Amino acid sequence: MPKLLSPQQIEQFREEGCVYPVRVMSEAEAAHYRAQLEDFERQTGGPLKGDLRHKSHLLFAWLGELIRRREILDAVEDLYGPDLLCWSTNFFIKEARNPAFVSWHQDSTYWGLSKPDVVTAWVAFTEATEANGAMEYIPGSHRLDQVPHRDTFAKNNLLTRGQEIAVEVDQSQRRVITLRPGEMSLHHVRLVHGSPPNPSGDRRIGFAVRYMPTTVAQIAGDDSATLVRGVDRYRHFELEPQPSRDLDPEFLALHKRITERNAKILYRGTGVAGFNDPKALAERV
Ligand SMILES: O=C(O)CCC(=O)C(=O)O
Repeated sequence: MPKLLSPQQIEQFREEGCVYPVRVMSEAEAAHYRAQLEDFERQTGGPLKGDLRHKSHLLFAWLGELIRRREILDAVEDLYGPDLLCWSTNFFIKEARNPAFVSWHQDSTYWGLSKPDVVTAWVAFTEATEANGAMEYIPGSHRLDQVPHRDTFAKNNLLTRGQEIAVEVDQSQRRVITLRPGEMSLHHVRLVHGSPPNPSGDRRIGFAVRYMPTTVAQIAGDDSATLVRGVDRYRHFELEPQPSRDLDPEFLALHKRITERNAKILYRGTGVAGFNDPKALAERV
């Protein structure tokens, strides 16, 4: 018996590489998550930037809790079994009337993971619609093997290397992932997806959580992950602790060490040093 997804939703993930909408919290709870992010942004004088957008579950106790939410983990368990790691998290924030976009890509391209048993839970803190730059995908494209990408480091591209797929995408097949606040989509690591800019009058905020079974390893260097459910019999990753308060100095130091090391994997071969390197992030919001 699946724990949260219906058999039809599991089938949809297998067939299309994506399933949505899946409600994982109330709209009020999603608004509370947004408020916690925006309280921090008010205190620091602007939108969350650079490496603070990555592995943020090590910096903020409320995100450490979010990645362990029962509803999310039950759905991920329905796809990948009971022993689960959270490999990474990324904020995808598109400001109101802003040209930031995400090019068509497969997540697996630069992650260095040993097999494509990885799923992203994209949790909507605001609504995501065609009007504010929601994610789009090509159904069934997760069945493709890894396809070639080119790095563009394009102005306004929210991806680390501005990577884009180097083969033709049949736009006529595209589907838009429409979500209400507090819903999530689940997409496969090989799914071809992207998203256009947000021309609307409000921000579009998504928190992407990358989950995988403990059998997956990192093959491009040393790496860490958080055990969020079950047992890790493989120990392919250094296991990360859970923060009990926001911006704990010990966790800030840990986050710095881990994101710097992680950037070496994600930017390998480019000459870019990390998430805060101006060459990579000059135009990143
Ligand atoms: O938030 C977006 O528009 C794109 C997110 C994305 O590419 C991802 O979560 O892998």
